[in-house]
Amino acid sequence: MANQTHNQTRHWQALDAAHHIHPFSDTAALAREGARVIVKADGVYLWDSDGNRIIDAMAGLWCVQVGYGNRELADAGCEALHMLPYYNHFFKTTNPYTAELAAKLASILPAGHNRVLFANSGSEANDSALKLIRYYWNLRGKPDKKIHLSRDYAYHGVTMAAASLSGLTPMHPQWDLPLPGFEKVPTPYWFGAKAAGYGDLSEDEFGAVVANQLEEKILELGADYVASFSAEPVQGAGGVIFPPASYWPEVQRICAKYDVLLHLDEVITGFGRTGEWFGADTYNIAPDIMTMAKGLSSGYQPISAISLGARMEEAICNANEELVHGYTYSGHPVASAVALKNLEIIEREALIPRVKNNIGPYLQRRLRETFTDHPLVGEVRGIGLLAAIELVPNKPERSFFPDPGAVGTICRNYCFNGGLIMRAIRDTIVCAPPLIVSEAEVEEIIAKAKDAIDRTAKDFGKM
Ligand code: PXG
Repeated sequence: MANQTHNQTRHWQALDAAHHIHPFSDTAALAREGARVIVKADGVYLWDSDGNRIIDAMAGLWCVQVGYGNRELADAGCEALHMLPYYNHFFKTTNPYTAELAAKLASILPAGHNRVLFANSGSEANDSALKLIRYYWNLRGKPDKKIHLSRDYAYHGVTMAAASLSGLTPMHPQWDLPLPGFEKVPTPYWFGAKAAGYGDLSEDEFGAVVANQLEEKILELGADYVASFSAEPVQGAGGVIFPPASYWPEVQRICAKYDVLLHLDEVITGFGRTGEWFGADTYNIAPDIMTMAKGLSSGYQPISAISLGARMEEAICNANEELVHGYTYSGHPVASAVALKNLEIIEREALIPRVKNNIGPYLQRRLRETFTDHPLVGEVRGIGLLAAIELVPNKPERSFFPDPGAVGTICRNYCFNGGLIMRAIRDTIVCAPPLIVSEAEVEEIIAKAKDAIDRTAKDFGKM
């Protein structure tokens, strides 16, 4: 039996190695090593084809809010597949699932966000958002406002425009990006501030300094040329970077002062991750346009959305001309049905208050109790069910290892081998479990992470 499973695994690995190109992977190296074959999932657990159980502290790619194996979601998708497996919205047509989903979103989105467009991924949503921002300024008679500002370490996706908007520099050279018209400003990464030469500022001082750098950039480029500022409320894939309290109020003041549209990318922070529906609620941000994906359907179907705040809705929805944009699958009925049911479950099960008041604080407390004084750990930070552990050589100095990512990768591998999925971003270990994670499962995550971090510390002579 064991041999049979082994042969099955080898078979799928061989097919994959011969014919499949993986995202963000070295194709030849992965083909030599062989990919892990994931065959099923339930709750917060995954199983591979050799029968190993793995606890998924990343909710897939920060998206499986209601956990795996939710029968109600599967049934909602199945019912829609039977009833209306496909139809589009191009020919003056709609469908019940998409119409109801749009209305449901309008009821939970930040004030003034009353209308949505649909797309299929976070990248597409951000690409669409940039087009809508350009269109808005054209409609307003300010066609020179075309520069898109975003931040260092930002991750906004991989289309030509979304990758240009992203501030993770390794995303650019293979594709000759960024495109012209994309400019970056610093991000309020307080833990890295000393190493980056800002001196020993308090978090709030630093937040204000970095916000001020946005203003300087706008003045340098000329406000008449700046269309938008895009940002995640909390930076996710860039390292789980939380803004100091001083940051967002300043940024909003600056955007308003120079008439720069504020685009919030809620692809990770949306749908309960920070203990409110959106990061906009947690940080009291009033965006002009917002993009969301991932947790919208708990990842069960590919679907994303772009919502318009009052002034963009007013201009774009009353333009009295055709909006020349949309995808074959915009507002796909099956994806819409699954997203609608997903929002119903999140609400009915009170998952968001649970993240805010119970399981979120529990995870945060246990992470701090376990790791704050660990010899390899510089900082534990987090909010809701989003957290990061910085692995550093010297805690008081807040300095980094000389070869960024090396220590993180070793620790990440110890996690994987111990049956735990956590991501390493440079030397930061991050975690974003499904919103349904239990206290016992949090304990399992903590115990496995401690084992991995202890082993890493020993490898580097820190224990
Ligand atoms: N915005 C944000 C904030 C994201 O985190 C996207 C946009 C793009 O979404 P799509 O659906 O086009 O992938 C993302 C995606 C990682 C990882 O390893 C993170 C993402 C995607 C893949 C890997 O942390 N975030």
